[in-house]
Amino acid sequence: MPMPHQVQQQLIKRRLVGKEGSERLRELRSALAQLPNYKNGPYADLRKWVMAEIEATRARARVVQRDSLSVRREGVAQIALVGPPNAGKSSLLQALSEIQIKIGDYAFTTLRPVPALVRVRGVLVQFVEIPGLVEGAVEDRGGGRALLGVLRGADAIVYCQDAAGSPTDLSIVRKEVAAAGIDLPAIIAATKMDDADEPALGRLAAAFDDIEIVPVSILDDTSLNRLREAAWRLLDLMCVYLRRGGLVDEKPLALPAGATVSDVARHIHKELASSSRGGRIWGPSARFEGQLVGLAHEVRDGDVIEIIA
Ligand SMILES: Nc1nc2c(ncn2[C@@H]2O[C@H](COP(=O)(O)OP(=O)(O)O)[C@@H](O)[C@H]2O)c(=O)[nH]1
Ligand SMILES: [Mg+2]
Repeated sequence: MPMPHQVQQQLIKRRLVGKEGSERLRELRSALAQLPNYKNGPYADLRKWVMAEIEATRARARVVQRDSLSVRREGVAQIALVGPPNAGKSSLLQALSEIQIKIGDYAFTTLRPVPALVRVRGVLVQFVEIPGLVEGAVEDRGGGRALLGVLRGADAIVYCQDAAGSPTDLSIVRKEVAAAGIDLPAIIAATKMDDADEPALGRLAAAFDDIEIVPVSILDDTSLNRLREAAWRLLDLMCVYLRRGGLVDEKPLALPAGATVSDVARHIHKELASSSRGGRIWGPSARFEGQLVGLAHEVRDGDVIEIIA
């Protein structure tokens, strides 16, 4: 008779059959959430195996991407900007990041994916504009297949739609994405809000009642920040802060939901994860400030962690 943890590993493996990319990551994350959180023993090993699978799947997604239209992955995650021509994707990319991108006043200005790094909560996230996804993209119209290939490797989608425009424009694009079997966490950015009114936004909300809509204008910094935050929430990542020698790092560490003190230690140094006994925690996951916790302790967004060597 196989042991329960072996049965569980088999079950997880079965769930992973034929799954790659975001689909596989979703399965792995849900498996991780269901595992008991023991410090040692077979379940701790199983946990480690799932975390390693997550890393390996991410790494593969990066390689697959290089083979297609080659967007080199940077930052802790990749979010695609997708929408009809003139929806304001390039403008948004430029406003969200601090880089200079050439922007045209006419359709199909950009024909290749354009990446840029955006700072959210102190960490860098890569946003990529996917241009020219037209009707028939799945049948490779407009070079659609390669563009969809890039999209497939992303972690989340921000659909862009002119708030005052016709929702049909975005419906067409979403249909192509769905037909390609791409199902990523997504929101809609209702763009050019400075040029639209509330009724226009209402029409958009009525047309897309299955998905969160975030109104935005490149002229309104508050709206841009709201969009950054909404996009971040799609990622299922959290930020923790390392404390070393009594000082807290200014730069956070971004980790997948469900990460433990052991995962934090591994980020600092591979060997630390095996030699450490645990850490001290300040913040949301601590019962009291400076609580001593073991390696299996699950950290939470906003925690400050000192690893004990
Ligand atoms: N008023 C206004 N115009 C915008 C805004 N964002 C983009 N635009 C304009 O919309 C047009 C299309 O923008 P662009 O970024 O090239 O769209 P893309 O084809 O989706 O990349 C350009 O003329 C932009 O200046 C906005 O927030 N407010
Ligand atoms: Mg553009």
